[in-house]
Amino acid sequence: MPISHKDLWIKIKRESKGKSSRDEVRLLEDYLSDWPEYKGPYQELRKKLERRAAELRKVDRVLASHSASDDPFSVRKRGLAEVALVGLPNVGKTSVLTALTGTHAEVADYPYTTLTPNVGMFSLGGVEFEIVDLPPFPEGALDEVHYAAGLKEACLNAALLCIVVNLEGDFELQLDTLRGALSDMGADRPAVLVGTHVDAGASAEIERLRVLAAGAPVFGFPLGEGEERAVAEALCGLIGRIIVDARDPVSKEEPLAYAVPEGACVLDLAGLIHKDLAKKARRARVWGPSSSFDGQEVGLDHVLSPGDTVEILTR
Ligand SMILES: Nc1nc2c(ncn2[C@@H]2O[C@H](COP(=O)(O)OP(=O)(O)OP(=O)(O)O)[C@@H](O)[C@H]2O)c(=O)[nH]1
Ligand SMILES: [Mg+2]
Repeated sequence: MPISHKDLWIKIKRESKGKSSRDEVRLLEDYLSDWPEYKGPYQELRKKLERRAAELRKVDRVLASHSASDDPFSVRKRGLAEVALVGLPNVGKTSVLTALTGTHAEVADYPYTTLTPNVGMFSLGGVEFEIVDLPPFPEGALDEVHYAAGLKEACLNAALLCIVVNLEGDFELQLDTLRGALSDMGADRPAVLVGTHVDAGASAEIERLRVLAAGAPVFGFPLGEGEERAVAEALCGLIGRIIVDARDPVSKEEPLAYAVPEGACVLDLAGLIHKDLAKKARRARVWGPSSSFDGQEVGLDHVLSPGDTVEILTR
């Protein structure tokens, strides 16, 4: 039985998760070179992959035109914002990176496994954050580790932080140590908090972490089914964006998530999807919190709410 075009697409998407643009192009080229001859949806998927590969080649050319750096702590910015994973040794930072991005990096049950940053993209449709998994903050003085300067630079470079604590340990102390070190660096950035080991009987501690979080969004790790969306929403909230879903009114394919600025209207969303769509858009249909009823027709100046699903109409 040949694989269906839908399963093939899911397989390709899964394999491209966390890959650099160059590696993703290679993967797409491999698939395209051996493409099934069936007509219809297979050939539409082929066109979609060809378009994606062409876009990625463009991205790769732009990246290559920037001078390459030998400094492993210098990370090129991609996506909506760069999020640094910070925490004491062995708390689960790299495990969080792998879970969110699919990037392969060494996870091991001893401290200082990570000594230079691992980078991956956390993607939810059109919503993308760059996640930088950093070496641990030491439990003692920061200048005792040889990478102290690089760690500081990486924290200052990040727009957001994901503070990781192990809920099985003294997480109040972990949090104090980290907040102290970050503030000494001048790197108090907006943050989400992740408490690991909820699967090892530490789930009740999450409520206590919420109290210590002082309003910052809190997640237990491992994440629950579909909780990546909530993480993406929380990160968007920290940069003044909301997530809405856009669906093609003709194909009715699975909607794709987009991060629009808070207060954005239908026209802003159209422009984010494609500049041509912003020119052609006439009105929209909306399902969700900002609509009075499912499928309500609205104008281009209709203000969107988080969780809306929108079909933009060009006639
Ligand atoms: N049961 C359980 N184990 C976890 C969890 N998070 C991490 N671990 C385990 O804890 C150990 C350390 O995980 P890492 O992700 O390497 O921790 P790290 O913070 O990146 O470690 P360093 O890079 O050395 O600072 C590994 O054995 C992981 O499998 C969790 O939520 N639950
Ligand atoms: Mg690590």
